[in-house]
Amino acid sequence: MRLSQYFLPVLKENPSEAQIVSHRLMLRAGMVRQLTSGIYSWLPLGLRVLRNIEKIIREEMDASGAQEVLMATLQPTDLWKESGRYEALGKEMLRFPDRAERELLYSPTCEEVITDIVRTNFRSYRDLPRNLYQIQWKFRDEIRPRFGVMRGREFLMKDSYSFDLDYEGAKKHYNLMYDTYLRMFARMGLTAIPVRADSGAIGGDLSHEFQVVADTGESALYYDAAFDDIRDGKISMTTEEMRGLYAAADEQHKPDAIAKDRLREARGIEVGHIFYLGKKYSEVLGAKITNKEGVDTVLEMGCYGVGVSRLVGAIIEASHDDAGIIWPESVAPFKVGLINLRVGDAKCDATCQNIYEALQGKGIDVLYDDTDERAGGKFATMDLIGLPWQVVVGPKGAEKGVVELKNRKSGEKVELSVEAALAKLA
Ligand code: 5CA
Repeated sequence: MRLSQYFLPVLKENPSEAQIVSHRLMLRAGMVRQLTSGIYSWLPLGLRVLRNIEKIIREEMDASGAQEVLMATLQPTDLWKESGRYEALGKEMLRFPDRAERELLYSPTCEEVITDIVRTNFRSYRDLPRNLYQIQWKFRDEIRPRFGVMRGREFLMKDSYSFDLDYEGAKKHYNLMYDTYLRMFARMGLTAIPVRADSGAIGGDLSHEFQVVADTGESALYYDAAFDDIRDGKISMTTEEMRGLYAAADEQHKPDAIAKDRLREARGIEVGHIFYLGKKYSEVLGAKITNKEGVDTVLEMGCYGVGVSRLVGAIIEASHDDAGIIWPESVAPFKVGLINLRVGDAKCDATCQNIYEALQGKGIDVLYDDTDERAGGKFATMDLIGLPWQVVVGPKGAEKGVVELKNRKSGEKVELSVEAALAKLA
């Protein structure tokens, strides 16, 4: 993509409405724009990141054996009256009549709809076990939407729902999702800390939140220092080993559960939440199948959420510096930013064109700054939007066939021949 043709409305100044760094950087880097309170439009750069996050989620969910569906965003409120949750969500639930005066709501979550699909389509134990997921927009009329996409009213969620014949099956699904989440977040460059949680309006009696450490997080967090060591790359652990590590959301569980020198206190951003639901929804909505003995059996359920749009903010909170965002390669909107320091200079233009085409030929996403902005502005924009690698082409280097390769994260710069730079990036 050529920057001269790309819709990238970067802001030089810090927007006054943004209180936290991720919100500030998402606005400054032209990733999103607020339409109205808690509701955002995604611009090209932001959408690329969102899609990359979705891709990782899909790959990990598919690998776990889950199957993707797509449920409607609008639902009849009748189903919620049937489940008994019509009142429970209160004003967070956005309701409105259609032309026939039938009441609809914009989905805040999908337990009712998926259970309805299952009760009308699953017949016997042969239909089990199943885990069905979707990546779909949700709406919750939060009292205090804030921090940009972090706590929005409209937000993108991965929600999945598992169905089993018995408790053992449900527990297996729960543990499988637990491991899947740790892997999924790790692939996004995040060390997520699983914390035993209260299951709130969703229900059930076993639940874990997945928290990412950030000063601006909304939850309190107490955890084993090993999680920091994992994040900093000092140690690596299997999901099985991580399971045994201490983490809690309240001080109550703090004092003797862990040695004092291993205890860390921080704030956390909840990027995922898993729930064992048991028969809470299947019982009232009548989701049952016949078991091997031919007896009607009410299904055991679990539900598993990931804050897809929130993750964009959470990754930035976890990975930035004074100059801007530092994208982990796995979610970066482009892998390489190519900077032409003298557009119009025949050697610079030819070298850039050569690199641009070579990278594209290798399937590497590259954003080519071919604008006539001055050098300082070009460097600032590239640092702001945080692509993992920058290739800088200036007249002196182009003369000798040399470019500068900069790693955004370490700041390390090396002079290389064009061929060596291309080899390094591939
Ligand atoms: N039905 C279950 C999971 S399938 C559910 O709704 N769980 S939840 O309420 O915990 O939401 C799942 C995830 O969505 C949360 O962990 C959080 O990361 C994200 N989320 C929740 N509310 C918001 C919001 N207002 N803005 C952005 N993300 C949100």
